[in-house]
Amino acid sequence: MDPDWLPFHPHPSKPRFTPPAGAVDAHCHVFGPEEIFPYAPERKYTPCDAPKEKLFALRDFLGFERNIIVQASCHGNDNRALVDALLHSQGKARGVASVGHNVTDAELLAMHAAGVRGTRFNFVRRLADFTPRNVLADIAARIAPLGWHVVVYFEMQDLPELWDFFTTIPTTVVVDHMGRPDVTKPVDGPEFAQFIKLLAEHENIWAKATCPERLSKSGPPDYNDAAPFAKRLVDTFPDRVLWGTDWPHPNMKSHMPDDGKLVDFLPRIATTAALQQKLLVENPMRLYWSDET
Ligand code: 0GY
Repeated sequence: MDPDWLPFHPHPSKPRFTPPAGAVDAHCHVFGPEEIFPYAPERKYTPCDAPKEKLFALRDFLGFERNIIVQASCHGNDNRALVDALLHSQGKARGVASVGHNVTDAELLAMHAAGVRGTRFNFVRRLADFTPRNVLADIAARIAPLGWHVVVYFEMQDLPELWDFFTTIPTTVVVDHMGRPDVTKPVDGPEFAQFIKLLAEHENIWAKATCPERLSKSGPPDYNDAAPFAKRLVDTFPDRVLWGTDWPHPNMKSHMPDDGKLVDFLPRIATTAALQQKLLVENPMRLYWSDET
């Protein structure tokens, strides 16, 4: 792993908040293990191994029932570690893959059978090389008939430039980590208002109310500056929000969060049992397990 890599928390605390029955951790990753699933040559970082067994143990410890495993950029378009985790999850995990232009229909169908239900487009420059928009549009058109959606990861200052592309994607679009707002700016300010507008005008766009630890400048354990942004999304779009731990927290530099404390963030952003049920159960089940509900 990279010399400055922060490994995931070795002993997270037990959350005080009990997630509702059937809760889904809708954003997490597996890394490696490298000796079985090597990291991609084009990766921008080399993490510590974070294998499926650790993820599933954390899921149980935190009180969740299911996972959405999102392909991380360190594995590039090689989805073998992700697919392996899905196939060993006993139906309790579904996934979001990363695919290139050259993916075959047979590969897409095999991933679907394993539980993949989306593909991720990463626009964060420190993580991914540029892919032309027409290539991404082609991929979106190919995955749409499978009922998959597109997950987009970008930084808020790039939203104006990405707006036209996002709003022409023909599938459901899920925005990672609230679009990475600058949480030192006011939640009512123009930057976040643009993001709210994007969702208000496009009912196919969803958001993950995730990653206070990544966005916060005020820091752990309360992440007080990030909380209003997540709460605003949950209150405004209760049927189009997801939540996840982001375990094993790639590229955290300031600190490594205690996953139990992250779960305790939930009742501050979803303040009623009804909102918690939507955020943690109904919404992810509709998006990822519609064939079972
Ligand atoms: C996240 C965030 C990050 C990394 C990745 O694919 C990735 O490598 O998404 C990040 O560095 O902000 O969602 O895990």
